[in-house]
Amino acid sequence: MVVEVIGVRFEYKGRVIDVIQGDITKVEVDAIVNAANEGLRGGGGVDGAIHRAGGPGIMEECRKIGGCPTGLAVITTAGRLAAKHVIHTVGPVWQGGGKQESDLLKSAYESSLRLAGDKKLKSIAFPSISTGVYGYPIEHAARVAIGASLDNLEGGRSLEKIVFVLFSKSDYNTYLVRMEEMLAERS
Ligand code: AR6
Repeated sequence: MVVEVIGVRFEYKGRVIDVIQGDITKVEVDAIVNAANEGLRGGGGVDGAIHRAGGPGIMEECRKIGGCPTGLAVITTAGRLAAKHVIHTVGPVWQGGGKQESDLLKSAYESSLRLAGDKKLKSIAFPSISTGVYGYPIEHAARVAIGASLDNLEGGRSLEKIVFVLFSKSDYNTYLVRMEEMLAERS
């Protein structure tokens, strides 16, 4: 069966950035990132989807790890998922912008990318962290996500491909606009 993926491929510093619309649990990369909570307890949104699709082994590992502060990341295996690992990171709850939300969101992306580099992973896929239940405005969150990713690719560690997986068409379109803008700013 041929599965059609809606997406656009960008190149930066000889590395690939794919922006796609779809379900992150289906993406075949070395690690997918989960938008988790500090207790790593599972929940709704992308967190629920990852645990459902990956099976109970992921939650067992999360229980052993015990938790993860906002802005940091931890790694587990990926159970039945196509990916090899799940990197669980915790984005901030949006409180209007005055509570260091952008620094914490940037840190969540950077921590995930650092962990991928430490493990010598070649590909990673991100959902749009904090922009669901946690309420972070997508236009601002996209800039943070893309900025942290471009910075990481400039650093030239192991990653060869970063994929942004957006669930809704409108989030996907927002990312495409931001991506074009930010690549133009850096060219
Ligand atoms: N693939 C890709 N993106 C998805 C998927 C999927 N299968 N499912 C949802 N999204 P959210 P947060 C999108 O709420 O805001 C959980 O309960 C979704 O449309 O999952 O960081 C955790 O346990 C949205 O754009 O994460 C935490 O308690 C984006 O993923 C809390 O929610 C993020 O939405 C974290 O909230």
